[in-house]
Amino acid sequence: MLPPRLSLDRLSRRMLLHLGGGAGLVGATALTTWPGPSRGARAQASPPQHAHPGGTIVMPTVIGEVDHVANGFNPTDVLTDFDAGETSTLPNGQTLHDYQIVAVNKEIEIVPGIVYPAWTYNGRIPGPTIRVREGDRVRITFSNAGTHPHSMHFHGIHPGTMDGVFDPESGQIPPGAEFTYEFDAEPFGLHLYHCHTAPLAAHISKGLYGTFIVDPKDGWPKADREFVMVLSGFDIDFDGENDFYVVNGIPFHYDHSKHPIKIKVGELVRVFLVNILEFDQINSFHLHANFFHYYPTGTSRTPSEFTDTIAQMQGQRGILEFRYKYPGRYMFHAHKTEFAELGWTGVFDVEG
Ligand SMILES: [Cu+2]
Repeated sequence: MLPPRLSLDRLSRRMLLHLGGGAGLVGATALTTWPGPSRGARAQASPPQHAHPGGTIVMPTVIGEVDHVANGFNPTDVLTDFDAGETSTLPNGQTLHDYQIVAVNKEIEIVPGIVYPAWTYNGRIPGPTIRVREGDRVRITFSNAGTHPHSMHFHGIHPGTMDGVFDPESGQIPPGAEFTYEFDAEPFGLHLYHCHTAPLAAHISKGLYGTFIVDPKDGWPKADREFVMVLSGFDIDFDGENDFYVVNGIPFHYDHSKHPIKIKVGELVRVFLVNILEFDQINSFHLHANFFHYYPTGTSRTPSEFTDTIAQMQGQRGILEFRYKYPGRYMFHAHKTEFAELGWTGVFDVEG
């Protein structure tokens, strides 16, 4: 067994291959497709080890649970923990949403026994789901308790001084410093925020990103369920390639054997889907035994497509709406099977 909280700073993927069983990975595919030192080397890997502990493997998964309490967040809660901040009314009648966000280094147990030295907003991956209404005022007091300069760059329409890039005050907040971002929320839709400090790929892949939802002034049509799903990955040996692919921070969390997402037949389900995956060029979402209406960026009430699979490059996002006709257990996952087998998979458990 691996030590319970093993730092991965110096742990190579080759070592993990040898330790794979102890790290809790099961499923022949997870082991045999475990990334080698490079993508070129992977093709020359030794013959597959077809281990099938526990009988038939439906999909690769991991045995056991990560310590959600120590992590400080649970992906089941992240689905629905929409954060309106502290709200008040400004003299001009505008609603103000006040947020306190801290960048902090934090070790996150991403699969049992494997701890990743993350950089986080408020100690969680993804960061808080900021949800406001079109035209509201957003005020974010951002403090940097990390060890590198960081920033918050929001997607949306706002002044350059609030963009978190070039402006000397907002662009690079040094460790120990603070900056207040403030702007009107527009346009309505599904957006995101992330650190924009160089080297950008490192700052994003370490965990500094989150969802920014701007509801239309008159709201969306009523849904029975609303879920946030943030797609990303973890490069645990820092070689510029992902070793795990995730929804809401923890690989395999929503699997059928772990924490499937419970819904009911006929309910209107709305998924706010955001892709911030670093290193790989494209991500995807596929829904089993169903079709969904897709609203790219959430900026129109007219869906662009009625489909079961969509692709998103980094920074793209969109709203999915669907209802299940039949009870059952239905997978949702990247339709890039490598991503699915390395963690980006989940299940809707539909009750009749
Ligand atoms: Cu940063």
